[in-house]
Amino acid sequence: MTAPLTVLVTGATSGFGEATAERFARDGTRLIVAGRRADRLEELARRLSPHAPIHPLPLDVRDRVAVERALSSLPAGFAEVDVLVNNAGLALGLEPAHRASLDEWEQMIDTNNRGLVVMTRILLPGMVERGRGHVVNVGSVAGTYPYPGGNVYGATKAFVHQFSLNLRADLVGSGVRVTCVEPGMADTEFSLVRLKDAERARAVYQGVTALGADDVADAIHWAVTRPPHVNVNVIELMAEQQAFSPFTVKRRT
Ligand code: NDP
Ligand code: 8X3
Repeated sequence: MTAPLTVLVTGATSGFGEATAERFARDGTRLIVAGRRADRLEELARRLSPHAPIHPLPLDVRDRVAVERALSSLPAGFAEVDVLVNNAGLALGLEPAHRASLDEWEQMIDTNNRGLVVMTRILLPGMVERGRGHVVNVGSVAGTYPYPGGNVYGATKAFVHQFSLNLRADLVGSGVRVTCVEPGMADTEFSLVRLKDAERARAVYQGVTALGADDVADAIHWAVTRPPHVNVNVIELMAEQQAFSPFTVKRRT
């Protein structure tokens, strides 16, 4: 893209979203940072405002009415979003399907899928009208490779992958690009949210140099900063110390 960008990042209060905002701020890019924790958004805006114009937008992506209201009342200068980074999301629990919490399953679907779809559908018409734009969806390796306890979380990320490809099919030739970034284990607040236990969350990353939030922010920034004729469809990245499991066979004894 040539003209200055306006980038909206959901889930900017922590992890990948915060690092992505920081990465784009280094270019002086105009930023809208969204998430539920307004205090963290204000703090981020204070920190990044010397480098880039920034607008904090407290919202819960699950609340369609609130999202519609927030996006329709963006201040002048921020109203035309060029890049939407659909990053807000979470995993809850690691229980097998028959013991998992249905409330937690619904929260993951509402956040990772319904929220992402709502954000996209509201901002897409403006991008198509202007003939330029980019939707970056944050998927996960969990959407491709199953693991025990990944059940609904992995399924929500498979949705993100396929929704991204189907968006490409609809938007081809419109000037609006779509990328799905699919990281493996990364050391953010992700495991604390998932396990609700600081010690267990820390143990997830013990003995492993996991991806950092900056690694994922770099991948997002790289996809967005390719020339306009290049669409990066999917980026899958993992820590060197992580790979896939073999098939499991439970033998009768
Ligand atoms: P963090 O927990 O550090 O960040 C998650 C972000 O999502 C927070 O800013 C949180 O903000 C926001 N969020 C959660 N629910 C909502 C909601 N209802 N409305 C608005 N914002 C919400 O985790 P990560 O940075 O690691 O995760 C970011 C994305 O990356 C997620 O989609 C996750 O599934 C995915 N991912 C993470 C991996 C990892 O290993 N860390 C690997 C692969 C993918 P707030 O609570 O303030 O609303
Ligand atoms: C997060 C990566 O492997 O913990 O999406 O599911 S993993």
